[in-house]
Amino acid sequence: MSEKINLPLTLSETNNISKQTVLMLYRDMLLGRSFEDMCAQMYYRGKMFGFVHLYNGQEAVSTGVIKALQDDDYVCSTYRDHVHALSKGVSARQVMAELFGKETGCSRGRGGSMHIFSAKHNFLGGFAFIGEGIPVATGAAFQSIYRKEVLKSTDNLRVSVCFFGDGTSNNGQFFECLNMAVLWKLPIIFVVENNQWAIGMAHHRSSSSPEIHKKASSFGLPGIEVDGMDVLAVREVTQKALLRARAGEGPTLIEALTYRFRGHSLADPDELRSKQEKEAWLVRDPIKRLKNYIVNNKLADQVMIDEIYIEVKNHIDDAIEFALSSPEPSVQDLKRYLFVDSK
Ligand SMILES: Cc1ncc(C[n+]2csc(CCOP(=O)(O)OP(=O)(O)O)c2C)c(N)n1
Ligand SMILES: [Mg+2]
Repeated sequence: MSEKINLPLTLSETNNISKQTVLMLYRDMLLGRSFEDMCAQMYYRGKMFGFVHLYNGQEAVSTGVIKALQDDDYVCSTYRDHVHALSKGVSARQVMAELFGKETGCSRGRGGSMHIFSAKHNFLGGFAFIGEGIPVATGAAFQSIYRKEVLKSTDNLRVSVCFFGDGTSNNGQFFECLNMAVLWKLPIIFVVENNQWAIGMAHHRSSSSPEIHKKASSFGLPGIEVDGMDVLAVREVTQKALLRARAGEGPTLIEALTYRFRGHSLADPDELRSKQEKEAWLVRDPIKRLKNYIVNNKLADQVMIDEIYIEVKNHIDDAIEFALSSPEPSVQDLKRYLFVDSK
């Protein structure tokens, strides 16, 4: 059982957020949850192949961080990437079609679940190997500041956000990139989604110092722990980190304490985590908490909440219809996209 279970059940109080923003955050989290639930159905019906890792339970992290960004900021994900892509604006149609291996997918059906990518949205992937995204995001942050300071670009300083898990934070890329990011004051936010487990390995059994945010002090950047089941708290710490990055002050490490409500992947029977632990986290469901906040603060009535639910459901049904009716990549195109098309 994790020692980090004493998180509150209500959401953090915040005064400077509009009703529209709260409802936008709620819709985004519901979209992520509904998308993933539909993926599970489609996977078990044999519509997608290979490993599929779902994000249920962690929605407040994706929504809280990504919905605070500007469109031209970068996001780098992991193999648990569908919901990060949706929050960044990649369409549900394109992500679902990618999972079905269809030509209309965001990676033209060549990537699948772990390789969601969209240049248009500055969404840098989707990586099957853990930790691979950390140097990629650091590189994106480097080019951003290089354009500004060396090439004298007048564009906004784009911030990179790099998501990865607690297990991944024990890998070398994490430490190397924290070092470089501080050294060069890179505009990057490292977001550790500490869901307490790396497949079947409990975090406190695998890390010499389980409080990941404290590792930041060795490198000289702020390390902030946040309730990752509280979208408003996640948004607030992200906004502070963004201000710091855009002001040229450098990186921030955010450790969001969260939990996945399903097994590691859809192939995992999820027998290693105790019933008590799962139940203790389920009552912190970030979507239910935001819904309670909305109702208690009279930001929307049940009719409006139902309308959002129906709109999201229709959106997902449309994505399924699109993915099912889309063509497979053609055999003649087997070797296409292996290298950059020079035409
Ligand atoms: C370089 C590398 N080593 C090992 C693996 C096998 N592996 C897949 S998932 C995983 C655990 C990662 O856990 P965490 O970073 O906490 O992410 P979570 O699944 O909890 O989101 C490991 C070790 C891998 N994919 N890549
Ligand atoms: Mg984990």
